[in-house]
This record gives sequence, C-alpha cells and structure tokens, in this order.
Amino acid sequence: MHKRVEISKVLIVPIFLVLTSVVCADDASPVTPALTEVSPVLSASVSTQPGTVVTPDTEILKRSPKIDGYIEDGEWDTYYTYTSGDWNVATFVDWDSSHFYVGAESNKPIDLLAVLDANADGWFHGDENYEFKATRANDGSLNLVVCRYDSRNTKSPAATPVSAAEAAMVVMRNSVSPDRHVMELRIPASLIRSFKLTPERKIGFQVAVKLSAEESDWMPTNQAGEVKQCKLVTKKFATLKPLDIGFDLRDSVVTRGEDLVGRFHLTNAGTETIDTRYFVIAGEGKAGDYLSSYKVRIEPLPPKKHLAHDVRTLIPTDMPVGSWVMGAEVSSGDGRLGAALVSFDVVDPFNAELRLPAGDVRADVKDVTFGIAITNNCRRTLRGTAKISLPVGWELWRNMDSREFSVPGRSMTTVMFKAKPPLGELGNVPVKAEVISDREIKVLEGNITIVNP
Ligand SMILES: [Ca+2]
Ligand SMILES: [Ca+2]
Repeated sequence: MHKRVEISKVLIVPIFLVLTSVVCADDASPVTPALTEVSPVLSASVSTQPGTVVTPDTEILKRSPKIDGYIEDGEWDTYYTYTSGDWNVATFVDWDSSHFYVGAESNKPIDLLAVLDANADGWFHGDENYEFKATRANDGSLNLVVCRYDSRNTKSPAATPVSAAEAAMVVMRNSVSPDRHVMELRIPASLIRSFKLTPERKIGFQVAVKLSAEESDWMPTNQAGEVKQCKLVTKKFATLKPLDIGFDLRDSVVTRGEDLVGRFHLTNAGTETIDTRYFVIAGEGKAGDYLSSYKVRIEPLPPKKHLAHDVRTLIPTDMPVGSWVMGAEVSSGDGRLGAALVSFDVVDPFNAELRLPAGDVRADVKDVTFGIAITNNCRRTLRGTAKISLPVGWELWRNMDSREFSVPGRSMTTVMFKAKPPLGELGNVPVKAEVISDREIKVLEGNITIVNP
C-alpha cells in the first residue's frame, strides 16, 4: 500500500489534473484540449526537496524550445527546481539534432553557469569542455561569457574565453518582469568538437545559479568537476507495475503535410486483470497546439494480454521545423496507470543546396557546371522546378535556365546547369538559384571566382 501511495504522488495526481479537462468521446475520435502536462509528470519523480539538495533529471529529452527570452508552458523540460526561503528557481535543458538548450526562470535576479563535458570523460581539458556563464552587469543586463577549458601549460584546467566569432554562435535571450527573471540559451553542436547530438549519448553537464555576486555562492556547486552524467533521450516512460507500455513511431522524422504514424502498446505482465479504461494520445507541451488528440476506450486488460493501437496524426503545414514530443497516457477507473513521451522531428518537405565548382575557375574553360542538390524529406515522390540565374553575358546551354525535377521519397537528386562565361570575365560571379515544389520556394545564393589561366 505504501508503494502505491508513493507512486500516486509522483505519477497519478499530476496526470489526473490534466485529464479532468478531457471530455468524453467515442472510440478513437479526436478530442480537445490536448494533454499538455505529461512531461512535468515524468520529471516529477526527480523533483527537488525545498531548500536542501538539488536532484536534476539526468535524462535530457529531445525537444526544441524557442529562444526568445520567455518560457512558456510546455516549451521546456525541467532539469531541476530549487526553493530556498522566498527564492524559487527552475532550470531547464533540452536538445535537438543541431543544438543544446539551457534555460532558467527565477523569481529573483540570478546569474547562471552551465558546464559541459561533451565526451562525459570527467576531464576538463581540451575543446570538448565548455563553460557558459551569464552574469548580471551593474545596470542589471546579462553578460554571457563562453569559455573553453584549456590545460595547455597549466597544471589545473583553466577556463579561457573563446573567440568573439565562436561566442557569437551561442544565442542568449532573457526577459525581466516583476518576480520573473528568465533566460534561454541555444548552444550549437558545431561549436564543440565531436559533439554529435544523438540519442543515448552521455554527456557531463551541470547548471548552477546564484543570487549574490559571490563566486562561492553558486548552487548546487561551483566546481567544474562536479558535473552530472546525463543522457540524451528521445523517449521517457513511467508506469505502474505490472502494466508495461510502449510507444513507437514509424519515422522519427516527418515533414509538414505528412502523417506522423506510430503504435501504442500495452502489456499486462501481472497475474491479475488491470482495470484499464482508456488512453489518450496527443501532442505534448507546445506540440498540443498543432496536433489532434485521441481518446480511445479500452476493455480491462487480462493477465499476460497485449494490446496495440495504431496512431496517425497529420503534421499541419504551419508546424515549425524542430523537435517535438508526443505524449500518451493510460487510465483506469480511478487513476492514471502510465504515461509515455516520444520525440520526433518536423522538417521541411525538401532541402536544396547549391553545388558550385570547388576552388577558382579558369577564364579559358569551355563551360562551368552548376548543380542544385535537392533532398526529398517526404516519403512520397517530390516534383518541382529548379531555376538558375547568372549575370548578363553568361550563356546557358540551350538557354535553359530552369528544369523540372522529380525525386523519389527520402532520396536526393542533383539538377545540373551548364553555362559558358562571357569573354574576359574575371573575379567574383554571383550565382542565384530557386527551387519550387509543394508551394514552397527555396532561394539559394553563392558565388564563384574566375581567374586568369
Ligand atoms: Ca522561449
Ligand atoms: Ca572532457
């Protein structure tokens, strides 16, 4: 009984608050509003005791927050929360295929220090070890300093500021309102050597905050070595035993206008019937603003019985590119039995890239080849038009400045154009291209350099 109560506290109660707003519906029919609070439920099991220790959620979920200085409901996943006296602070962390994200929200002005040991090797030496420090200036504005740990010629690791160009790769936005001080940071993986953001990767990470100006007051620690071993994940599950749940997506990458297809599973691993009544599947957090939600009634699940349900939801054309989360939760007659979170990526239907001659082009060449590489991210065939524009005087082969193309699902093609340079052409030549497909236009720009032979 004690165990039941404990789980109820972290899992059942918060889910209950969410689902009371879901109205009754027939089997598999769309319902609104979507579930929006599965994530706090799953991280609630590691939430912090007030004023004592900080226990972060070391499983970092794939999700793309919007870096605008405002933390919205369902935008981030909580790393830890901390309360001391009348100070309340929450820190947030997420990742996607190209960025690592850190955020904080406090009812008082704070400084923030994030430390990253990208290889999780515990060594703070070399260019996979970074520190991001946002401190308050005298006028109250925040100043971000990005440092790399460099051990060259030193006995202990020293954090050395990176170049201005590298520092500019990190984006920070913050906002201040009465009792609400928010900061959001976006760190590109390309800043950090060998930092490939992939599921199940382990990283060393810590985020510390402080109210005072004293360097010794960082909470929970000011020691670089005290990073937490964290894992980048794309799924989180919480269930009441003996129920097992699973949630698999056919593709973890979908384009706008396509269906996100998945399968939700339930297994009774116990010896008694579980009183399962229904489950809800919906976009979780901000994804709930874009995706339909479903409530499906089910029968109580006998011992050893397995149940699977296919899920299909349209990714609307206005859903921004990035990583999002689907949530699922199962309920019994008197409470919630389990919840799942699964990340997926929304991408453009296609990507296009100019392929220009590598290096300088000699003025006496017969012609120059320009390529437009088109990657179809959809499952279906993509058709469209590729156009090229060159400065006056360039002679395109057969005067052909546009070509139709067709790319099979999930593959790539290169559309080629050949053109002869005008006599005496030297120096920089701007090249412009357009790819039009699926009511989307991508404009590409580049240049080549013509030199004397
Ligand atoms: Ca935001
Ligand atoms: Ca390291």
